[in-house]
Amino acid sequence: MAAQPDVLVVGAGFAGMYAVYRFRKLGLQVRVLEAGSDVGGTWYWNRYPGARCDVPSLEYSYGFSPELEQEWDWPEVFSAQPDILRYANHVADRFDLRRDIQFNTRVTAAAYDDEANLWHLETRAGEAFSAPYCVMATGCLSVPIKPDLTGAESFTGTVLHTGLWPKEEVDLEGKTVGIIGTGSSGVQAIPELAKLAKSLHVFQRTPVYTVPANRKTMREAVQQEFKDNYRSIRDMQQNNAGGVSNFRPQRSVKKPTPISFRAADNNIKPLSEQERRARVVQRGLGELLAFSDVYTDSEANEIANELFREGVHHLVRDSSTAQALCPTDYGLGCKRQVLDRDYYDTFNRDNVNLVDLQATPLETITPTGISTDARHYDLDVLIYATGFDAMTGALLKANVTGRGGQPLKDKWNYGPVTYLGLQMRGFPNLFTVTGPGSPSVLCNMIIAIEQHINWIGDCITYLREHGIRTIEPKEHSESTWIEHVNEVAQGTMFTSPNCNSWYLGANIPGKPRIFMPYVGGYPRYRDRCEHEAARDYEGFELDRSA
Ligand code: N01
Repeated sequence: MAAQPDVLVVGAGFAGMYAVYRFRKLGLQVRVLEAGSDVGGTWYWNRYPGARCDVPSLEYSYGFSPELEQEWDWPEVFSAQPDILRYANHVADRFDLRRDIQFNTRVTAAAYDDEANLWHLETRAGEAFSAPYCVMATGCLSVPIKPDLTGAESFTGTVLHTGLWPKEEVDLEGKTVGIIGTGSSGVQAIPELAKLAKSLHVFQRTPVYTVPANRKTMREAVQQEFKDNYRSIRDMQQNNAGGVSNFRPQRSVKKPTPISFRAADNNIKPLSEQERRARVVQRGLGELLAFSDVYTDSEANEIANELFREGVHHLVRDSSTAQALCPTDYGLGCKRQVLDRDYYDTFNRDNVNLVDLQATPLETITPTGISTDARHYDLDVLIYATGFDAMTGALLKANVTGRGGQPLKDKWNYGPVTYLGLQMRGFPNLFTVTGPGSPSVLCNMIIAIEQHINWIGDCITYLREHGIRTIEPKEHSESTWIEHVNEVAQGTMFTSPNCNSWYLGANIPGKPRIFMPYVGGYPRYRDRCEHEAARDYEGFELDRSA
């Protein structure tokens, strides 16, 4: 039997991988349990055609190793999934991470044993693991969901989910494909599926605001400039609300902005109708995202929404399809911004058909396809791009129980309660990486992950050096933090009454409506974490009875 590790980590995505590296450096024995057959997390599971990252790769990459930064080359500015997975594999090989990771191991229960002061983990295969500390590196968007649709089990064709895409190539040639869902995953997949399939039916319940992604290949000189400046870029990331440096290499600086634009306010409201339209015409729909007031002022928001809809009508030839693609009942900035490659133009193809489920609701899945109240659609392949049980899903699915056998799902009955998205009272020595109440999905995830793992590693070291038996948040710290998380989200488009996003848990029937990530900005959040560590974790209860 293998020796008991100091720390058990659940998940070998970018967080679990870095945990192995960092905890080893701190002299801790670490064991990672991973459900997949290899490293990469999100980028291991989301292999659907068109999957790519919406943060530039030179920023969405580990900063812990200057050597790694120098030796790795990215082929594109915003990487496709295969390149990010290649990077994850390279990191695993280079730092020999796999020897501390057990793959094909799904954790089905994690229970705190008060007497022994240990976390006991069970796996689907019936294995048991114990350690004094447990780190849940389970990801924010790692539990794919399918809606409960009548007849779903009866479909006899191929069923796929974008978030659980097979490793083997899926042959769509000559096939009639249906896709349900037009969030980020659907919007990325649809243009690629349209090129592969004989015909594609897009079943849309809610239209999306999507803007063109940057699709530049990487220029050698630009990459080199990043590499030459990486240390200051990493500092810049630490001081940016979203954890991105916004470093502009000299070699990629655009021509100066026309004077009329530069003189304009960064708000949309003060501009004349003509000025607003001119900016969108010249710079595209993405320009609407650059106005600050769009996110905080509902009038400004509606001005931008209207211009957006106007733009969709310019891009899509068939006017009823264009009309159906225009969001009308929520505004820009409410949901995670979607970026696309040729999304609207895809609806100009002869082999693509938009099915507006608001006009013709989906009635049932049949053995051969989908029936709406208007007609039946024969399908060979049905793809769900229906999203995830975000932020809390993976933690709850792992059946975590704390002191006295308290299930986490009971503690979170009315929504997730954490201190700093790092710990929960009643669950001593359990840590969450990018948990609810931390910037997580509103930040460059790799920056958020590195900060969390560093903090957790330092905390465990402190506990061991000071002979402290357990750590968990004080009740007051937890409640005031959650109040603060809610308070800073108020007044933003994220929480406007007509906004229903996975940030709020609104994509899951019955899930408490709480804005889960911390919107106060990464630097402010990081300062708070550092403050705790510098003051001997004063917001936490430390049991020194060991
Ligand atoms: O999921 P979503 P996603 N009938 O929840 C529809 C990250 N990500 O996987 O809005 C019909 O956004 C649902 O419709 P509605 C990123 O953070 C990142 O696309 O509920 N439709 C919606 O259209 C993103 O935000 C990248 O009416 C149904 C869709 O399914 C997050 O993952 C790429 C339905 C779900 O959209 C989630 O994105 C991909 C039903 N019964 C993902 N139920 C990057 O670029 C649900 N839908 C990094």
